[in-house]
Amino acid sequence: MAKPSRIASSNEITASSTREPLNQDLAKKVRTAYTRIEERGMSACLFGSQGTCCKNCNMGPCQIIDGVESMVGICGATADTVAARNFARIVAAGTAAHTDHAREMVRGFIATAKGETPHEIKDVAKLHKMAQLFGIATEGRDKNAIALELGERALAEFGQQESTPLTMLKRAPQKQQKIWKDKGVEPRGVDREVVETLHRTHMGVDQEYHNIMRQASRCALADGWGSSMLSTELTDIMFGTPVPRRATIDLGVLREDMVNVTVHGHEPLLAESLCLAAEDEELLALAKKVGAKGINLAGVCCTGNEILMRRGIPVAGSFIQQEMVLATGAVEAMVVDVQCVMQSVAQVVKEKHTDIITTNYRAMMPDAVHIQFDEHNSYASAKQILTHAINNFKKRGPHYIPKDKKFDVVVGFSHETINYMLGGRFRQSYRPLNDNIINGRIRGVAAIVGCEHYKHADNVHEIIAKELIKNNVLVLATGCAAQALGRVGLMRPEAATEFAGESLREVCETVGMPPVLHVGSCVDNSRLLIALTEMVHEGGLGNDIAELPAVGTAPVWMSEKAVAIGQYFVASGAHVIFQNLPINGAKKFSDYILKGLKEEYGACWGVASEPLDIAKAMIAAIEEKREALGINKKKERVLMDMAMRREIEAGKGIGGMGCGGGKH
Ligand code: XCC
Ligand code: SF4
Repeated sequence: MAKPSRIASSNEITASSTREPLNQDLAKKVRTAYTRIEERGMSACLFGSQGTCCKNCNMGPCQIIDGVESMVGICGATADTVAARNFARIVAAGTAAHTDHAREMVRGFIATAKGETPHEIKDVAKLHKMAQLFGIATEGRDKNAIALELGERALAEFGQQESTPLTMLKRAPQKQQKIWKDKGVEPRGVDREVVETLHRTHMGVDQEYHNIMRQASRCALADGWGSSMLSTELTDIMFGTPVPRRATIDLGVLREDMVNVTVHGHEPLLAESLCLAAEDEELLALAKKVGAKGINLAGVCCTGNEILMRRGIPVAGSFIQQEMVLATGAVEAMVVDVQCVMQSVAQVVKEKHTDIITTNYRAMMPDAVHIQFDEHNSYASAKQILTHAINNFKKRGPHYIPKDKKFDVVVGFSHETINYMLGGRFRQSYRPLNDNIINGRIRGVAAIVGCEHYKHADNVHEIIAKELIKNNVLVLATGCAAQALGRVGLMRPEAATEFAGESLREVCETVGMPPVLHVGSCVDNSRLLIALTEMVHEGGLGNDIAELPAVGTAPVWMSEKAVAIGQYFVASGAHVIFQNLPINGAKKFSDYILKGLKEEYGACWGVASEPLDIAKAMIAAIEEKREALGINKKKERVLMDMAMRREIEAGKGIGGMGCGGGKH
């Protein structure tokens, strides 16, 4: 059985750099998550954390002890059933969150295609690619007409009632598709999978943990290959597919002389509209009038990642920094939409001039100001929100901006960019990446994704990433994990020289890329699915995702979304390691999650409590795949003669632009 997760001691937490700004007198006056943890202690309910507390009906709540006859549920439900039901419900909630986000993006996409928003269809190449997938004609058609048809088709996939699998599944490697078909886990309509999961985990329905998990996989796949992927692709088409760019992150991006507006949450439609309106002449004049030089937009959490990736807008903070951003007293307004927004933010600003502005009817909060964002009127909505913020500027009181907390990052590594960076302008492909993996320069790829967590020390991601790159594993990061890695300097190209193993360093230096690539927000984990698929299609690394030397972790997950993501990776053949999972109280179920799933999908979950152990388990998983592929044999070092050099110079040779060079 997996060891329980290691929780950071409060000393470690106090020492954390994230918390440092709180030592300011000003910030000491606010209560934060750290205060609450100190007051309540670190412990959590044992049954809850082991997955064996059931409150699915009013005969309970029942606390189940595995193997004790008198301690099954009143209805007779066993520990395995209860843990599986709880796990599936986490997946369903996570999927629902990504799905509702995706639906809003598709609706915004349709409105854009109709010319009803200030946005436009930017990435026409991607539009055509997606249209082709959906069987939509493109020849001689106006981009908006294509986009409208695509948007409507995409929207229909959410509510699809027939048993036809989701269109995006066709993008997966053939072998993956076959596994899903054979197992009966091809998702149908996205909403249907969420509903069915909730139904099947209701009292007295599905009481067989394998069967419950089959539905959980189906639901998760509907998230990864369905709603999240739709969201990422349509958002890219509308706002542009990210390309590498320099930017800055952390609290120091707040400006003394400007109106600071932070955008927190997830849906880029709101943030993109704010970006446009922040350059509005009328608003800039108003800002001048109140004595500000302009409007400084900065992101928080995944909304931050979205506008960081596409526009290079700075990020003020990640999940665990949301209260700190406000504790500075330098923010005129924090505009929030959905997900990962803590209710405490409105309390942190109680004595301050800052307004928390909620913008989505789904997500209201006591003591916040509500200005409903309307995608059909998004520019006007954005202007209204920013006007509100500007009017707060003059009321700014004592404040503190930690100016030294500002770090350079290079971001924007969409899967298309990785293609381009490694493949070069003339031969964009994953060939060089695959070649570098086959020749061992890059041992494999590892995804570090997901949240941060107040109960864990905040260098968990850093420890894992440094160990991975030291061992020549290329790291791809998303979500708040990506921001945590950016804050410790791992997203600068120089980090390759400083921290990467010799062969990874060489690859990064030649291409000019960091050893840790920022791939985007949490819904952008779907980019990783595509990247993995491309690696399979490129050839030489097996026939499905399960054969690739690739592995993922969301070490300090907090949100239910992270478990949905983990499950769709596992069901897609990618091994995933977390620091803890609510499965410990159910022996058979936990064995199934940690081992059994592998027989079905070629991948399973893993749990390791120490960050270094997570990294080592990831490296071991990669090496195991290399061994199975037969690419682990030591290569002879070839001394090159002139003819070979000429061949390489002529571009026929090794590794494509940049990644080749003499040392095979
Ligand atoms: Fe961050 Fe995405 Fe996690 Fe929320 S969930 S804490 S990664 S903002 Ni995506
Ligand atoms: Fe208890 Fe069963 Fe009701 Fe759950 S469903 S609360 S185990 S009686």
